Amino acid sequence: MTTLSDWLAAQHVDDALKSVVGTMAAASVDIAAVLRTAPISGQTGLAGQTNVQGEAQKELDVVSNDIVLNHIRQNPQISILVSEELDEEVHLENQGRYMVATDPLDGSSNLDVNVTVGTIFSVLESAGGLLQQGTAQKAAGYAAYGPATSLVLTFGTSTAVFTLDDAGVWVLTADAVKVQPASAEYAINTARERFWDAATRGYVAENVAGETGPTGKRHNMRWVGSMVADIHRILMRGGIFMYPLDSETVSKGGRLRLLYEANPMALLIEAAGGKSTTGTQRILDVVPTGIHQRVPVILGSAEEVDRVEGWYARG
Ligand code: P6P
Repeated sequence: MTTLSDWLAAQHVDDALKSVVGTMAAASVDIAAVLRTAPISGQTGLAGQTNVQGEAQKELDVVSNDIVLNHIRQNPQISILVSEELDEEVHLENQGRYMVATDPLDGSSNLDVNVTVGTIFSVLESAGGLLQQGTAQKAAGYAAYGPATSLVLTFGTSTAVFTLDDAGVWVLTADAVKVQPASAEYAINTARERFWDAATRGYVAENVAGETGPTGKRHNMRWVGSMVADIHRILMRGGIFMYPLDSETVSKGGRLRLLYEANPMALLIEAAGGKSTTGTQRILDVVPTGIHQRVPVILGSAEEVDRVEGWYARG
């Protein structure tokens, strides 16, 4: 059995960076514990509810953010936190080398129906400033709170999967994971079809045509509505995740956030041999304009991402 500690010891990165990943792994263990019994304690992630003691309940998004912040404050290697739950970045007392950007509880609208949600994080050097391209990431990862509690990590060259055991130890369950280059499974919210651009319509139509269409194979569609759940499926069995720019999201630049959703997921998928694009640009090359910037996100099996980019190239 290889634990997270064993795996980190074998990685050729500096100990300070390993400690940052360790901090997020420890925070994820605590978040998992809260989520596991949330329906009992009356914490379902819905705003405006009161818990069983009648106390004003903090949303689980905020509870998770507090857990992350408490762990980060204890790591002298971390000096800045960017979080989906905080309007501004937090400058910590520590003058550490690293910055963490995180969505502490992505997909929390799924909590009250017990669907897999997750914590997503990206690690960068603080000296590079808040608005660095995804290629500057030093590490990325997510925890998936599902039937098992998974932790998926990369330092940029390979992607590893850990599973939390009964003793609260992260055990390596898949190392150097590879995203299948070809796949017949796509993930998109088809209820948004009326907002789609021509490229998205064209790509999806080819899939729907199945054996009768240009791909010559039956496709399947899966959309959990929780990015971590959809991405984890794609990492483990291939597929493509799509939240493209559409006529409704274009004014905001997209739906999903660049710094703490798109970039870390793109690094994890690319380190596993997959590809990531906005449709017209590699996600990791996007130069951020703000810490909560949104971007279109299309990533997963390389051949499928290539096919989508081919549709965008038609103009
Ligand atoms: P839609 C969850 O709210 C989230 O941010 C991602 O986790 C998920 O992939 C997406 O939004 C779902 O969006 O439009 O299908 O509700």
